[in-house]
Amino acid sequence: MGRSYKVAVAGATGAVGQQMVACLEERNFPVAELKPLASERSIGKHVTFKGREIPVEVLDKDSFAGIDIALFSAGGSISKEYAPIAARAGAVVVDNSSAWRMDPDVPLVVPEVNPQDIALYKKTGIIANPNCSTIQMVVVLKPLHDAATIKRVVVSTYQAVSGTGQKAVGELAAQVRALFNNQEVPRKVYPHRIAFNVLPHIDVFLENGYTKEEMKMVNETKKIMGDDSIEVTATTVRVPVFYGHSEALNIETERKLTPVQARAVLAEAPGVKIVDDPAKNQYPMPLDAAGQDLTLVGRIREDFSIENGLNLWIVADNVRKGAATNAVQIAEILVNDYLK
Ligand code: NAP
Ligand code: 12T
Repeated sequence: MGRSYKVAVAGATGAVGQQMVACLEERNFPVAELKPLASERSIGKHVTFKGREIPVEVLDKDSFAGIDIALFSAGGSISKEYAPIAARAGAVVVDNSSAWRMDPDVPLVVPEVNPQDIALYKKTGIIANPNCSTIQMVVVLKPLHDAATIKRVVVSTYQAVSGTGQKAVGELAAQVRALFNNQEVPRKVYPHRIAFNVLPHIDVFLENGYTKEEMKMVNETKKIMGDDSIEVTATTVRVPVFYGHSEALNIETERKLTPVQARAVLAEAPGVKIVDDPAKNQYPMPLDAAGQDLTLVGRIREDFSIENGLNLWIVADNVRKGAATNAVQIAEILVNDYLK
């Protein structure tokens, strides 16, 4: 029996925070004490952990005294301000926002890809969890890169509304209800209706014409894979799906990798499940990816338009592997290898 740990969850009432609490329970993480934190809007709320109702506390600068591990998922500005405060109080922070991901002193970790980078946490006390779309992509790219060296990736995403948070889940549901009842369609979260629509717009637009989400996929991939030579270009798109991000990947490799070889490599890859039987209409879909932790891969086929090209289709649960599960997996490595 190892020791157990005092764990704070900042943003515990949110889409990701609630899943973090559920993952800690599901995976039987050694929690001595759970401290759910949120804004003053959540005063009076509780989270359920192992059958017990734990009151949510308001996050402030004194919240982290005595905490061993702090999982942050309360937005970038909260992370920017409070992650260093938590680290100074002695907690190791696993941060799910984009605030610290590209800081050279902060490791950016997907356990199946670069667990060794966790060691760098000692510098700042902070470990960054990558963007949801990046996480599921690198889980698949890493074994292919090791086998054949990836030169370039062209990715288009089909992202669920849960990536934006709880309000967006409510908005899609409310819009569908309003449309079926001939009522005025509410619209607050996105600049356009999302029900029965597709928006080529995730996060904010940048000067270079890309969205911030697209540039996260470019920059985070290089950092996690530890290889700046991998070229990535992305188009990130919101679709009216509740849970599960899908991605169409076009991959160019230095050495030839046939679909048969790619399938053999992916069959052995941690965190990956091949779902690829076109004759039986079997391919990855959000409805099947939701509620589990593997990245599903299918439609594995050759890109005949270039010498060494592959096309594939991947789907994962963006709130689980894309956020909460990945953070808890990092925390598991922390307690097993560093905080004993
Ligand atoms: P959400 O459903 O809107 O939840 C936001 C959470 O943050 C709630 O618990 C909220 O508490 C809390 N919060 C907001 N402002 C706060 C404040 N001033 N003080 C304390 N707590 C505050 O959003 P979400 O989808 O869970 O996402 C939360 C974070 O995770 C964001 O940083 C987002 O970028 C990141 N995220 C990352 C990924 C990824 O790609 N890995 C995926 C999704 C989200 P109240 O209930 O009290 O308002
Ligand atoms: N805007 O973690 O809207 O950087 O789906 C993740 C998801 C930011 C992030 C989204 C976002 C992040 C979204």
